Amino acid sequence: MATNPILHPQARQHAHGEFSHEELALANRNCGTLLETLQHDITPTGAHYLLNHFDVPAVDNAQNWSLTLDGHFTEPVTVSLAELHAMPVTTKTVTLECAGNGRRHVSPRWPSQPWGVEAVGTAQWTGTPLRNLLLHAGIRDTCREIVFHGIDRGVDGGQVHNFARSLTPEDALHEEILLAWKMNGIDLPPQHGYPLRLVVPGWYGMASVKWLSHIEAIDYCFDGYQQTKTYVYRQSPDDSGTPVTHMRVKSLLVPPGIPDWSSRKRLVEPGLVTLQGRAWSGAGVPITRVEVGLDGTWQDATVDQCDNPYHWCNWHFDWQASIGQHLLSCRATDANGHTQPLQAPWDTAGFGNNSVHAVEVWCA
Ligand SMILES: Nc1nc2c(c(=O)[nH]1)N[C@H]1C(S)=C(S)[C@@H](COP(=O)(O)O)O[C@H]1N2
Ligand SMILES: [Mo]
Repeated sequence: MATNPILHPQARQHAHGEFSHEELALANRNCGTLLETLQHDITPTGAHYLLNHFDVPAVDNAQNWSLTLDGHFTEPVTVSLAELHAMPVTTKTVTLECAGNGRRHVSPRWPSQPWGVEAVGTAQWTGTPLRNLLLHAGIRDTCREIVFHGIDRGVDGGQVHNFARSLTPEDALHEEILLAWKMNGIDLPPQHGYPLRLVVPGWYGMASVKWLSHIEAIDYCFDGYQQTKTYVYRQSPDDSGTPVTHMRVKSLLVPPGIPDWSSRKRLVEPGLVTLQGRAWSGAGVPITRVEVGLDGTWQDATVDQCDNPYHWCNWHFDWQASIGQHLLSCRATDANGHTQPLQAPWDTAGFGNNSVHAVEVWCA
């Protein structure tokens, strides 16, 4: 009998050149945001980027949904959605970015979801702080990590698994983390985790487990596929690497003017063009500076006041466009003194690429 290629896959290889059929199929499911929606402080719900490893679970009757906390808790508990909804409710504005954002600009690239720069969005998430529930269940001293299990199931690297990620008790008790059931004032859309998801501000998106049904306190380090086989910065396949955690400092530019249909290069008229964009960092570290690159010369942009460090900030810059071809770019610096690099730091799977965003503009 032939070897099952799903359970016994060949090792994936880095790729150059054109995208494969598989990458294009993934890109058609896991869409990025529309860069022009960066003009909105809150991304329109349908334009928020999407990343689903497997199939979107069809949850029709959320009345039957429950969340179980078990393992190393002093009082393991199962709570219904109705019980969660009756807990203290809060809404937080949070910018999420996929750790693989920018992967296609890393060379050679890893065949996976071929993100350009669009895997980022900001939403208002409504739910109850995870911390309350964890404290209520009581984390035992023996607990080393807390695992968040989604109900979505699939295969990667030959391993059949549900999507699951862990946090240390210290990270999990962070007061910003939400068990969320609403996005921008409506029930979570199915593809964003209906009826319940985690939202972990300041981290790359993989930590925000969707379709959350089970929280497990364990007395060892979680070695699930999505924790240790992927979401690790590695310089070579056999490198033990560093886990991917918080978002790196980054900024994007709203492409100015009007687009050419197929190349998406921009056309502007000569004179004043106000450039605008967004900047964010991870771990609640505020943005301190944004610069605009005009054909390679950097000038300071104005960064609007933003009190919530988990929410991207708006920046703008008045540019006098002159006739000809221009390369516009932007780069942000955060309060830790980290500035976006010009070149992507290479990583085997193309994670955490926070190199500068550049847009080609023709002025005529
Ligand atoms: N259960 C589950 N949770 C998940 C995922 C997933 O595939 N399954 N994808 C993760 C990744 S990699 C990202 S970037 C975010 C994307 O969230 P969004 O699709 O709501 O924007 O969800 C995370 N949570
Ligand atoms: Mo992601």
